[in-house]
Amino acid sequence: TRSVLKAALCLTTAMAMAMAIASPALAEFTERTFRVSNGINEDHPVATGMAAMQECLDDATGSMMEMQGFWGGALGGDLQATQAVRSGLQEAVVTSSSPLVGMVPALGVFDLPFLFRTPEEAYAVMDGPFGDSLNEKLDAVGLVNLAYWENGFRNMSNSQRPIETWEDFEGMKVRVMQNNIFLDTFSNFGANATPMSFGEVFSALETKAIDAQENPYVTIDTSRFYEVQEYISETKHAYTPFLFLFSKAIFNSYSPEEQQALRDCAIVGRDVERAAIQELNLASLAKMEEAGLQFNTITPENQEEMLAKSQVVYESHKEAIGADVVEQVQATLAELRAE
Ligand code: TK8
Repeated sequence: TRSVLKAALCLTTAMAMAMAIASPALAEFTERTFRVSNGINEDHPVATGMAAMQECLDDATGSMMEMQGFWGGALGGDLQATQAVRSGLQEAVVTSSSPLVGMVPALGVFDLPFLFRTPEEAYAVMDGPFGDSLNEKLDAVGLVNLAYWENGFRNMSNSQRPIETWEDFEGMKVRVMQNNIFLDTFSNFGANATPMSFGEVFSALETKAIDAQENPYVTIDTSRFYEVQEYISETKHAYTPFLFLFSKAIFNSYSPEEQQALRDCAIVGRDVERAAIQELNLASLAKMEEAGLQFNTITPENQEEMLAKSQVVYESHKEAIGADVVEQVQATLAELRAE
């Protein structure tokens, strides 16, 4: 009997060990569902990125974490949804950085006109120590930025005329994000700039309450703005990132393994999303031209003039953003450009 008992004991131990190896998830992961609020529509590449992020989460957690995307501002605009995330009423939001400068003034650095020249430059800045330093400031107000996702370089659309020089903005009613740097940038060009939440833009264009708006091609396409616009001009006047923000209050209630899975998988999703946007960019533009919009680029000289004209915006907002923050990003960019 002794040896039988011993054998049985061995067997149970072996089984327990096998189970522990097969399902390390048991202790670290709890079944969780979380909502991700989006202002853009579901045909935007953010959805592609979220699908990749979900697949990664499934692998990492044994399918214990499930994301639910909400689209077209169904859970409120960027600002409203971010407030809900901040106060722990909602788990996550993918938002532009620009409407959040009231919470984290340093984010205004991304609103400075013509700061970045290429997506690669923007990625290097955001995914490096500079991006980390802004993440710390977000964390301090209750927002965990899982990763910097992409909206893209912003271009103009309007119903009046091609924008070729900054003077072409004269008197044009331009919708801007709820952000003083954008407001000043377009006012400084002579436009009649009106801050408005993203969800109101389509009908304001349709009813001609405004003439113009600015967003990356893929966003102008997927939010159907081109249906109520005539001209599209490649100004590339700003690259404002999407932030994938998680509620700090909720994040802190998750296990370290769950937190790590979220961080890692948000990066997997980010890379897929950025690639999808880069791929779709020209297709979106072609589609809009096919729909009858007139397209133009800006000559390098006129681009230079727009930049020179905008220097006053750098000066007037440097202090509010934080002089150290502006200097740090400029130093990082100078280093990158010298490489
Ligand atoms: C979507 C917005 C949008 C932004 C804007 O929620 O408001 O124009 O560019 O993409 O974040």
